[in-house]
This record gives sequence, C-alpha cells and structure tokens, in this order.
Amino acid sequence: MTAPWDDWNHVLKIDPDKDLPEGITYGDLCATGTDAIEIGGTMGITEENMEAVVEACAEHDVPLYQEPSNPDVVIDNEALEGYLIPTVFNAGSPFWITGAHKEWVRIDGDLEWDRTTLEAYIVLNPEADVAQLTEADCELSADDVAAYAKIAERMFGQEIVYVEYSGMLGEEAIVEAADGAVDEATLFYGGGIHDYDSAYGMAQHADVIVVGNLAHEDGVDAVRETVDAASDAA
Ligand code: 1GP
Repeated sequence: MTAPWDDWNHVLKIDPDKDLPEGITYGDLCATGTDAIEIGGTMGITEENMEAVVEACAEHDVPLYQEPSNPDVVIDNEALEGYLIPTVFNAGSPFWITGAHKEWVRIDGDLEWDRTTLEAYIVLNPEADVAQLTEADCELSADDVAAYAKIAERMFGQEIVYVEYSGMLGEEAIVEAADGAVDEATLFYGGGIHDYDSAYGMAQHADVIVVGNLAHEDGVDAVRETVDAASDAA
C-alpha cells in the first residue's frame, strides 16, 4: 500500500506561532507547488492559532496535516488529511518518545488510527527548541544516526524517519547515512533550507525536504525555489 508521502518531494511547515512576511498570505504559500503543508511548531502553539492556520489554508488545493507538539493542541478539523505525530528517538526524556502519546490516547481515547502516522525524529541541532525541550542527545555520529534510522524502520516499523536540524543546515553526510540505512521508510529532512542549492543538496539524499523558517522570513519566491530544487533532485 502506498502512503501519500511516498509521492512527496517537498513539505512546507507552517508555524502558527510565527508571523508571515508582510504582504504574504497563507494562500500564497499554499500555491508554491509544495506537496503538503504540515502545521505545527514547538513553542507557543494553541488550539486557537492551529485552527486559524488550518482555516486559512483549507480553501486551497494542497493536503494539510497537523503536526501537534503535545496532546493539548490536537484539533479536529475536516480540512485536515491527517496527523503526523513526532516521536523523538534520541530524546533524553521518555515523555517525548512515548509519554506524550500515551497521554493523548488516555485523554482522547478514540483516535482516528487510519489518519494518524508517527514520524521518527532524530533531532540534531542542540540549539533548537525541540532539542532543548526533549533533552535530545545531539552528539551523534553518522553511524549513530544511521543506526537510529535503521531501528526506527526495522524494529519500530516506522514509515517516516525525520532527520531534524531545525534552524540550521545539517551535514549532508549525516543525511546520506540515514538514507543508506532505510529501505522502505520515507526519509524526511528539515533544517536551514534557505535557497535552491541548500534544498537541492539535501534533496539528493532525503526523499522529502521540509522547509519551515524560510516561509516566515523570506516568503513565496524563496519557497518556490526550494520546491523546484526538490523536484529537480527527485
Ligand atoms: C522544522 O524541519 C523543520 O521542524 C524545518 O526547519 O525551520 O530550519 O526550515 P527550518
């Protein structure tokens, strides 16, 4: 069975806690040619700001996924295709591996399992909010990252492995090692992609590149360049 992300090259991640550049709308971002939009962020996320971004993107023709950072911000909106749920394989605190997930199920009880997919994160920028919050061990070699990617796929049955450098451009050799370690899983890369070349470099190794800050800082043309690079590298 194929999953939607099997066909993706590019994902735009919109953080509801961050503003858009002046004159840019969510509709403009939806029209960049990205394959999907993930709505989520680590800090300052509320049901209200999530809902506002989903509503603003809903009328545009691009699949929308919520990426909740904790159970309190999960929203139920029919414009969403589904939920992509992070689990941080190298977290220092087990809360971010299974604990938050257990709480969500305990509180909610009745999840829509066919619309819910985990993303096996390997977090690598120690300065990023996500690294600090999850107390991630970011001191990892390429072999360590490859081993995490392999266990994510082979032992834990993960469909998506996500090499996350949020806020900085990572090392291509690390992404290449993760790529070599997975077989069926879809490899996402995110962090510091800011132009055609950085997008192309990472897209040579990752199946899907994720672009975040650029949308909030630079706007539509810059995002479109990364979409072009992702499809050129595919
Ligand atoms: C963040 O991987 C994404 O979760 C994208 O990172 O914001 O650095 O582009 P940037």
